[in-house]
Formats: sequence, structure tokens, C-alpha cells
Amino acid sequence: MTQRPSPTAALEGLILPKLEHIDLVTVKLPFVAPFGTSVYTWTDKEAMLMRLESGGVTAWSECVSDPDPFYFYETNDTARHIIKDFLLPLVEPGIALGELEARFRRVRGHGMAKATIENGLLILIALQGGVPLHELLGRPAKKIMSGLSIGLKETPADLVAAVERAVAKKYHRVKMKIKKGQDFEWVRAVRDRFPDLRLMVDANGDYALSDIAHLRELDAFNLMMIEQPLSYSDIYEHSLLQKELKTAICLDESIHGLADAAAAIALGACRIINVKQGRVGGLLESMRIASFCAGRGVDVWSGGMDETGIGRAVNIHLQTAEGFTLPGDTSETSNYFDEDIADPPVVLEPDGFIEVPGGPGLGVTVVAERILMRAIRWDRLR
Ligand code: OSB
Ligand code: MG
Repeated sequence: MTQRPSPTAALEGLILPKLEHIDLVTVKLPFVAPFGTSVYTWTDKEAMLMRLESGGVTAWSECVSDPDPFYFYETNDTARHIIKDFLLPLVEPGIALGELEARFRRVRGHGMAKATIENGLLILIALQGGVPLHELLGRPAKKIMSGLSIGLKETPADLVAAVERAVAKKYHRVKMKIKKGQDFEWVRAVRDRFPDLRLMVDANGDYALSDIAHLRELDAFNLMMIEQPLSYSDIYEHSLLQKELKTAICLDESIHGLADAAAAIALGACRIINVKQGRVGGLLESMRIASFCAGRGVDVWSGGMDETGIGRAVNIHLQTAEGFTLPGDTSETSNYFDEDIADPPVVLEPDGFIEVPGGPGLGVTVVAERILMRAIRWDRLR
């Protein structure tokens, strides 16, 4: 295999600026509708934001953890603890970002906490340099594909109605959540109505290998993929399942970094990977995984964590990187919130694409009054 150039070499050389102030601000925003999955139903977004102040410039980043450990082991409280007591003491002005990553490696796991700091620093450096984040990442702007993740619904009719709304908006693909006992008939209801729709399902780990005969029945629906059918911590059993399925498996929860992606691909555990920048420890690791997969013909897309406008903008900039070949879980702000904390909201163009926000940094404005209105906790760390 030929050696591909590292997508992150230049980024690893970026020098960290001095930070005058560091705050963690937890905000709570009601969702327009509850979001149901096989593991939990969320009714609001409780997001921990990081505010960095440096030389008169303010940068905001978002920790993608939830207050609970039902999707992932990190929570807002564990992330605050790890950031405050273990990661921030390693952040020093004048060192390179690559050196910071090396220091962070001593802390095992806690990628969402690490990503909050790394992304915040990148956004800050982009703002100070007057360039959009995607440009700092070395990537030209491009139109981003859209995708909607539809939660578990009360009835198949409700689900079909939600899919109809997504199709009308020209979303490039639709994902529906499934769980044991709420799968085959529900997928069939959607397929009957939309035979050609780019459709996929996400089980969030609800099945076991012993469900193999049942899962094989989903092969009848020409799905783009089935996301994380088996345990959140498994790679090996997915490799056994993938051999028995026509439908591609996509791993989400199991992939915490490049090494997991490499193991999953080597084992044939999946043909597609969902990269959530927070879950894998930040933008640099995300780019490494996507480039690695691109070199091996494995499709990658950006997942989402129902983020506020800050995290949503990060995911949009990331998708300009090499290797993001499929539509991700990047949908309109109005799918989540009546009023977000950042402007402008994400909207789909008539052809379903999303424009990367222009302007320095994330290209979105964090509205201070809305942060103050929604804040439920504020910690000044420096
Ligand atoms: O499994 O991809 C998932 C949201 C929260 C936790 C886990 C998942 C999701 C989504 C929604 O599917 C993605 C989004 O719309 O941001
Ligand atoms: Mg998922």
C-alpha cells in the first residue's frame, strides 16, 4: 500500500496561544420533540460549552457528551472533571498542538473531553488568523450533504409522516432508529412508501449475535447500512455478523479512535464508519480516520450528537475533509430547536445541500444573551 500524506501534519505544528480565561458553561435547550433511541429518550439538550479568551478574541467549543452515560460512557460531569483536573493543566502556551495531543494520550479515553479543548483551540487559532476553520484544516469550502436521523416514533404512520417531511426537504438520506420489536414492520412501512429512498437504520447496540436470523431479514430492504447492530463495545462479533449480512454494517459506538477503525476494517467488522469528532477525541483524529478509510475504500460519514449550533458547525467544517464520502447526521437546526444559541441556523438549500458558514472560525455567532438565558451552570476555570 502506498504511503499517503498525513492529513494532520501541518495542524500538529500549530502553536498554542496564551489563554487568559477558560470557562465551562452548561446550557439546557428544549428539543422541539423528544428524541427516542433504543437506549434512551432525550427531551432536551444539556450541552457543556467551553469558552476560551485570548488576546481579545473569544472562541466557543462544545463538548458532545450528554448528562447521562446511556449512549457513551462520558457525561458532562466526567468531562468537566477530566478537563479541569487532568487536561487543562497540560495546556501550555507556545507548545505545538501535536505535543498537546501527545500529552493528552496519557489520559486514557475521555475523547469527548479532549475534543472540547482541541476543537476550541483550533477555532481560536482560526479566529485569530482570520480564516474559516475548514481553511485552517487545509480544506476548501464545499457543499455538505445532509442527512436526517429520525428517532423512534409512536406508530409506523408517525414515522412515515416524518420521512415524508424529510423527503420534501430533499435530505440526501434518511436514518431511522430501530430497536428489538420495532424494526422489520417499521422499515417495511417506510420502504413501501419510498422504494428508492436512500434509507438506513441505527440500532444503538440493541441486538445480540443470536438475533442473526432476524437481522438477516433486513437485507430485503436495500438499506444503505445498519448502524451499530450489536454491543456498543464490540468489534469482533460484528465481523461475524457482517459475513452473514448482505447489508453493510456501520460502526458508531465501537470506534473510539484510529486504532479501533483499523481493527474493525482488518476484521471485516464493518464496511462503513460513523465518525463523531467528539467520540474519537477531536478533529485531528477524525481526519486521520477518514483519510485511513479513504485509502482502503471504506466509506465514512459524520455522525451527530444533537449538537447546538456550535458543535453542528464543527461537524460541517469537518466534512470538508478527505474521506467523508456519505451524507452524515447533519440536519437543519429547526429539527432540534426553536431557537439555537448560535446564528445563523443551519438550513438546507433547495437541493438538500448545506453551505459551510463563511467567515473566520466556525463562521457562526454565539449570541451572549441566549447563553445567559439558557445557562444552568457556569464554571470559570482560569
Ligand atoms: O447513535 O447516532 C447516534 C444522537 C444522540 C446519540 C446517538 C446518536 C444520535 C443520533 C442523532 O442519531 C444525530 C443527530 O441528529 O445529531
Ligand atoms: Mg449511531
